[in-house]
Amino acid sequence: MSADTNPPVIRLQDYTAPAYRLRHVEMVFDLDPESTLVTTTMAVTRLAGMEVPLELDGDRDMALVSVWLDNRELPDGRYELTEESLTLRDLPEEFELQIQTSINPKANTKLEGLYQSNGMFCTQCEAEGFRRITFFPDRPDVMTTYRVTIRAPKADYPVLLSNGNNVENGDLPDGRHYAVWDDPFPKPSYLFALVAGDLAMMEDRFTTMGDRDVTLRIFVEHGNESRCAYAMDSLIRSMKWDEERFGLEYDLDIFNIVAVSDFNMGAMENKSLNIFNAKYILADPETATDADFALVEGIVAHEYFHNWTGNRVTCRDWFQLSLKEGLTVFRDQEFSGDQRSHAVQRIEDVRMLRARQFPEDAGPLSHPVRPDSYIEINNFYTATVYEKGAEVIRMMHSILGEDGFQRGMKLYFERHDGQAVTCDDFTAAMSDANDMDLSHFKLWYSQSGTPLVTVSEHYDETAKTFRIRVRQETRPTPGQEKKQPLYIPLRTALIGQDGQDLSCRFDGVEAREHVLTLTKAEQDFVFEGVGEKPILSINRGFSAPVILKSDAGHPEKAFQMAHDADPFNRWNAGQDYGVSLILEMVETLQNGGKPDVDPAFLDAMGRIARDQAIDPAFKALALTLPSEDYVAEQMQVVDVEAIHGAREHLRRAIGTAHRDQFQHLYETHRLEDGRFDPGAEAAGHRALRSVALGYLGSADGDTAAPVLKSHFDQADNMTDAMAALRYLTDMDVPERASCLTAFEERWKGNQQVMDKWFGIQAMSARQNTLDDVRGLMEHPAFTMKNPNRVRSLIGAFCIGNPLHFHVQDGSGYDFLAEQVIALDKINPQVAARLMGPLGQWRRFDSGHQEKMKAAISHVLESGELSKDVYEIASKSLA
Ligand code: 0A1
Ligand code: ZN
Repeated sequence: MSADTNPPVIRLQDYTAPAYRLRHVEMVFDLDPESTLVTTTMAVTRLAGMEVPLELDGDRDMALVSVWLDNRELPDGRYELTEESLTLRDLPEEFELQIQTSINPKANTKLEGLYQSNGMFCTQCEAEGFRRITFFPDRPDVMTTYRVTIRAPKADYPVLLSNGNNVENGDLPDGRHYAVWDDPFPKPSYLFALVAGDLAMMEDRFTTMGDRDVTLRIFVEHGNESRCAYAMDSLIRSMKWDEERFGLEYDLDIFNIVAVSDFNMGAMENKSLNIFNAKYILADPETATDADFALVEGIVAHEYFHNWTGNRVTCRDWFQLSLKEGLTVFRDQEFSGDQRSHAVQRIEDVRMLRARQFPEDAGPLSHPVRPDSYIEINNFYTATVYEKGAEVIRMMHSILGEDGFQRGMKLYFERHDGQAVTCDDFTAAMSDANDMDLSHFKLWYSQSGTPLVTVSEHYDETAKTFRIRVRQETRPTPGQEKKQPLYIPLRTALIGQDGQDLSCRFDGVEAREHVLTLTKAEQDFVFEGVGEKPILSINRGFSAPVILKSDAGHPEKAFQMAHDADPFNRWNAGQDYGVSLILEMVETLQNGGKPDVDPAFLDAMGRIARDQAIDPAFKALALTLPSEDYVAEQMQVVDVEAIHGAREHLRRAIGTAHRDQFQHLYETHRLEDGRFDPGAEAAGHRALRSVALGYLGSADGDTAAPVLKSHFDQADNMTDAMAALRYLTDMDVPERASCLTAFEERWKGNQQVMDKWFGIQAMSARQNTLDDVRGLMEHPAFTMKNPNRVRSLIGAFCIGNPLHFHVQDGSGYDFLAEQVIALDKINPQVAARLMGPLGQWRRFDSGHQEKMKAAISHVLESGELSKDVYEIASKSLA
């Protein structure tokens, strides 16, 4: 795709139902690394009144070998073949079509379709990978049953897996063997999966609530067997949780997971054969941090939950992606909250939403939760579809309550089990089950942009009323000039001077917490019986995904930090306060001054550090300043250097003011030696200790290096080792190199751990980081062919190191453009995802803008581009 050819735009409004139905599909794979033969036999019915040709999707990387209609081979002239399709005309009403294709899995560096990873065969078919295996109606609303035969040399590929049940196995001549898999559940092609390899296996069992005995297996490369226990445990807990919370039971006798080293995304929910990026399966204390353990748990749960929300009920078309993703993210967030702490989970989820989705929604790639057009669907696996989609489901949950939401889910499955449906079908089920009109609420699916909600308050002492005026505004986004007011639920309480929530009347109801429903551009809400001037705590638990601006000043924020009964708002008050201080300091720095630090903020942080009643995990979050990116989000014109300088200055001030307290926290939250516990409580202690260590480092500067080194040397788990390295990486001290070298020596055989080593260096604030990154690209462990390596080095630099990526001379931008151009030839999907930070050019001063735009143009003009990169680059520039 070059800049002057127009790739087709796919539009929701052009959707038409399929003209042909597949009654059943049989596939035979003769596996060979360079020349795999795929024979696909489809039993097809033309639907009544559909006098149209059968158009099958294909791909230029696949060769057509033969086409047979009802057992007769068709000559070339009987079908039309293009690089991306196979069309057949004049077909009977019912027929059997057999297609043979030949593919080269070894040459498949895109990692879509059938490919090889470390010698094993595996597949990735979502969204449109199946068409790289055979010519097929590769769209999610064509669902059918599959029976799959896999043939391969037995010595190299003793394990042969596909979806459903293993119904037959046997030996073949020439050292080959075969396995037959039959999946009784009709599914769309994107859920097809095949794996063949020499793999180690860990097995367990689960008995469902309906007494079905399910065999659970996790397959990994040899040597990794001992690192699957946590994933297996997470799977069993997920299965149990889905029964208890949603009444959803597993539906086959077997559930397989395979971990692969080369994978474009996190994991894939293929029916009964989930395929994972190994990074999200393998975890043990020595190699995985607490954050990694939490991700393994959350992603294993996410993929398992898809069995109902995604597989049993799937999407009609790819515009409906959030139907399965938003709902499944909501479910995995709830699961993690139930397993760990709802407060901490909510804070982390919102942190992520603000870090990834808010900038996306404010930039050139802004799109609705249900997009209405795309060039390349792979570009729409976004934070908006996933995380904002989950917020939309969460709002429905809070509007309907747990019981009402579950009534809606029950009706959704009663109506749509076995079907491919739309987001409208989901909201209709929620609405009908609760006799509630959700038509205004549904605007959240089609309108993009983050609403800005502004609150002004007025207390009337004589009338004892507290009135708030709430306004909402959503700025225009690409393709959507005019915005309408959304339906916004705001959980709200009024806090009294004693720190307790006041009981007051709203809408005739006396309570300590109320839900305000904002439906207009501007609305007044009046609370009655308010005996004293309160502190407003609004949007508790982040009940709506909005940006909130209120009258509250620093004293009110400090008060909330100390007292708000809602943990999310308590944490958020500290973030708001921190952002506002850092912004003030940025201004001082820009004017050549030396910033002061507000002593009241230092006091508030000190109070949190000393408060023994606070859970350590929450305390660690509350003591962590807003990230540089989050501060940047609040600026008209981003100045990365000033933000970095101001934030570091504030960290040093906090560290210095409370040095003794941090020393105390560091010493007292040391866990007893013994067995590592990956649970939330122990992780909370480690998190708090790491935060304390960081402040000690900030307070003491380079003289802290020996303490950091000894923390590193004594670490018996990856969380502690990484905490020390994270602080050391920014310092110019000999301990930095000695720890990094020791780490490399110890872990050079482990790709997953080496990714951490690459990442930590790529995110360093030190002067010559870009040179280091270029140097690291020459490291024997680095390869552009592996997405995890690319993300850990190039991605970490461009996304995780704003200070150096945005360096004045534009060298960071040129570096990214160069890597995107090179990577696009190997793996377009991963290349396109790297482009994100360049799209933020409007947020910078004109000097940066010019250089960022030049880098995007450079990519666009570099010759043949994939649709993936073309779409992101061209939209970023528009
Ligand atoms: N459906 C998976 C994620 C996934 C999406 C796209 C992929 O290739 C384009 C691969 C995986 C999930 O939500 O977990
Ligand atoms: Zn998903």
